[in-house]
Amino acid sequence: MTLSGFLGAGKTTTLVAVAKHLQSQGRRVAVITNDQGTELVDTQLAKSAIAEAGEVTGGCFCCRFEDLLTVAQRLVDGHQVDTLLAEAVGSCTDLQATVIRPLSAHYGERFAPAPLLVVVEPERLDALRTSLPLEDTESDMSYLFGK
Ligand SMILES: Nc1nc2c(ncn2[C@@H]2O[C@H](COP(=O)(O)OP(=O)(O)O)[C@@H](O)[C@H]2O)c(=O)[nH]1
Ligand SMILES: [Mg+2]
Repeated sequence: MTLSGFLGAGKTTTLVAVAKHLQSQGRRVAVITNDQGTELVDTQLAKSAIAEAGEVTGGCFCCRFEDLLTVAQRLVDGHQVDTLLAEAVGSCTDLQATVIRPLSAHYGERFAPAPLLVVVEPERLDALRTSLPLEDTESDMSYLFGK
């Protein structure tokens, strides 16, 4: 399952809660974190709650699909993980086209991607909806919001 959403929307909180819940049901869960930088705080946070965690650093999932695949395969093959929860960095766009569909199309025998989950903060969503010129296709923020 891949989570997307703006910075601070609640992705990590949701992901850790879902991972703990699935783990308590007997699933072998691993978390994959992602950010533009290195030494990710979220990876340490996930490791304190979940048995296994991996990370994709130095770029978003959409630019580092191969890295995501390598980490996912290592967790499944090396740690007998049956459920992967992956949090994309907030700047990642169009995960449907760059991650979910390629995973289904080319690695569908190994992975069954869940529908893309987008976490939104309701009040922020309302504020953005009224303040952003959504019809302005030249605006970077409108593009990101739309995606
Ligand atoms: N009030 C409230 N705060 C939340 C909720 N979910 C997350 N937070 C807080 O919002 C902040 C950002 O959450 P985080 O999960 O790190 O967001 P991320 O950047 O999308 O991964 C943290 O301080 C969380 O404790 C929620 O449902 N309600
Ligand atoms: Mg996070």
